[in-house]
Amino acid sequence: MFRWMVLCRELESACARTSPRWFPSEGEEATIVGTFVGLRADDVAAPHYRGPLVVYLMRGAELDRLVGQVLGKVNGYTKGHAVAFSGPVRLNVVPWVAADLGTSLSVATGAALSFGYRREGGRGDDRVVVVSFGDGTANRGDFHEAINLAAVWKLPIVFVCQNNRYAISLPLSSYVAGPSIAARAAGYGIPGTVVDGNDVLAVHDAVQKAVARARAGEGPTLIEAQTYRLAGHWAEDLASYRPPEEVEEWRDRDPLLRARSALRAIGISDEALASLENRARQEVEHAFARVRQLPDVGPAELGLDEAEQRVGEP
Ligand SMILES: Cc1ncc(C[n+]2csc(CCOP(=O)(O)OP(=O)(O)O)c2C)c(N)n1
Ligand SMILES: [Mg+2]
Repeated sequence: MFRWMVLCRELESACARTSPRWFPSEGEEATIVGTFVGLRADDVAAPHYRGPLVVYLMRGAELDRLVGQVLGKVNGYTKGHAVAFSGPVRLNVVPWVAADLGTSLSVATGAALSFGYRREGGRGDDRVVVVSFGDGTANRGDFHEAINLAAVWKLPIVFVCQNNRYAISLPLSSYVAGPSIAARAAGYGIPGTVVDGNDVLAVHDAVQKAVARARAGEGPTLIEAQTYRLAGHWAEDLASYRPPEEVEEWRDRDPLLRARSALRAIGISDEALASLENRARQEVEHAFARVRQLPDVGPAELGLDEAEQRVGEP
């Protein structure tokens, strides 16, 4: 899990340096990795747009092809047809095809509905879906519709709110009045839990318990992983709307620092940790260097040639 978290930090930092519109996931790695590590290959993962590349990697995607998407190269899985943080559907990851927040909650719930039908139809299907979404997204109607139906129909799905305390420039208190987002679970008649989203083991434990419950046919769970967006909304956002002390406070709780000290406490040496971190950095640097040499996506990959022929037609 530490390796995935480090890889997530390195890869996402490289993406943020490359694209001013990248959504940086710095500080949210424990929530991202803890939520999606350990699922079965045939389970469905529907990650939030902040940090999905590592989820693709965990499920077997090739680093160079993901980097190719970010750089707009021909080797990318999406070949310029979709946003860079999508990937191959065959890995059972719900791709980001809409910029409309909340739609992935409905698509993920639809996947869980299909697993439910198969189970009832005697096909012994015990697959589950895990979907993560932002705290701002939790205020969309899609959230209510998806969770309500999942609860009524006891669908095999786990809802994980990746609560980073901001929706672009708005702080959490300006759009959530209740004690927590997880507290809403009571209204749907399902279990709701708040976990420390910067503690990878706590997140993983909570999600795995909910996955076991969903797999046993007992229905959905709402988990709120409380974390913090250390960078801006986009890479180019300086986030000057929030107090520097607040950011500093959360920097001290950086999930990577915490995972490192947990590993040190069980006897892993600083050298071993540093070498793992160096390897991850090099892996990402080398991938970017290799992929930069490849041709850019052009009209042929985008399927524009035919359309161009038609433009001049009377
Ligand atoms: C339906 C809809 N409303 C607004 C937006 C614009 N928008 C894009 S990202 C974002 C913030 C979402 O915040 P949150 O769900 O907390 O995710 P985070 O960016 O914090 O990870 C907003 C409002 C959108 N894409 N879709
Ligand atoms: Mg947020």
